[in-house]
Amino acid sequence: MFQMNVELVDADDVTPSFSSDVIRLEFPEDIPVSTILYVAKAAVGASTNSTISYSLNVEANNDGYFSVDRWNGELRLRRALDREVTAFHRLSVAATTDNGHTGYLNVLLTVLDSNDHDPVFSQPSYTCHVTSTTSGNNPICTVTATDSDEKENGRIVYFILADDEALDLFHINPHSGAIYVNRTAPGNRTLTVVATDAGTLPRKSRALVVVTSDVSPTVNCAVDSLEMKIEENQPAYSIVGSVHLVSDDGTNVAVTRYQLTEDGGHQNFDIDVKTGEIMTKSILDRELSSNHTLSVSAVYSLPGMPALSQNTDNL
Ligand SMILES: [Ca+2]
Ligand SMILES: [Ca+2]
Ligand SMILES: [Ca+2]
Repeated sequence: MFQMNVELVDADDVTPSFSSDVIRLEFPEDIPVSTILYVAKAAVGASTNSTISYSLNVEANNDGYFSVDRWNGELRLRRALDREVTAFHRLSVAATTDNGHTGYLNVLLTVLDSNDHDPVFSQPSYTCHVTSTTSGNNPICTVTATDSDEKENGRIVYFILADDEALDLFHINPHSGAIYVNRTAPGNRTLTVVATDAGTLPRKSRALVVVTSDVSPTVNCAVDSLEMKIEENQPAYSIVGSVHLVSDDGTNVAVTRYQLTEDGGHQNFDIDVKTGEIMTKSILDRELSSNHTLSVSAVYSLPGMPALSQNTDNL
């Protein structure tokens, strides 16, 4: 009599299985290449004495981003992630026994954003024009920047560079990039506008805004005439007073030279060409003359304008 023992093996015992069919991973896009993302571990039934090897399912769309170690199942990053290119990866790790039985693990990888993009202006420089009818309610122009990052890393805030001398003449809507005049500005000016994102470590870009204006500058003395008094018999080079120029729009007027154009013919006075301080050149004698009429001229320049000249004072 012939006896045959048949061992029935459950298919579940010979097919490698993972503790879960699906694993969900999240990693920032800036993790280094070679980072181990996960260790896949499959098992077969205790009655099966078979070695398991791991591989990436070639049908999975992984574009060379990942590799899996054949023997220990380490899933490793092979190419830098880029959320702006691919924000989500789906791949599949296969575990195969010597006998050719295969089980699968689906890996779903979400790429988290890092602030790796600067804001980019739509153009490197903008030109805006101001006329005498430009009001503060309508923007003279609008700058636009975009940022490829997500959420706060891509949220843009605009401002005019704080050290810009034209800062008090213009303002910008921090959210829309619309630029407004605070008051009519004569002359051509160049503003530097900055776009910054709202990331924890913000990234910034700059653009130039050239503002042209057909508004003629008007510059006046602080007063058209000044009355200054000095007691007689003061020593020569006593300060009588000083003159200075201001622009109608409050802009600093850079005076390069003050000059006395008339001092009554007596040549009793002098002026500091830089500060505008008027002083006596000799001791004044009230009995000789109790009034002196002086005229002052100034050579000055406004930002963006050529040097100009204006008579300023009658004293
Ligand atoms: Ca990126
Ligand atoms: Ca950004
Ligand atoms: Ca990013």
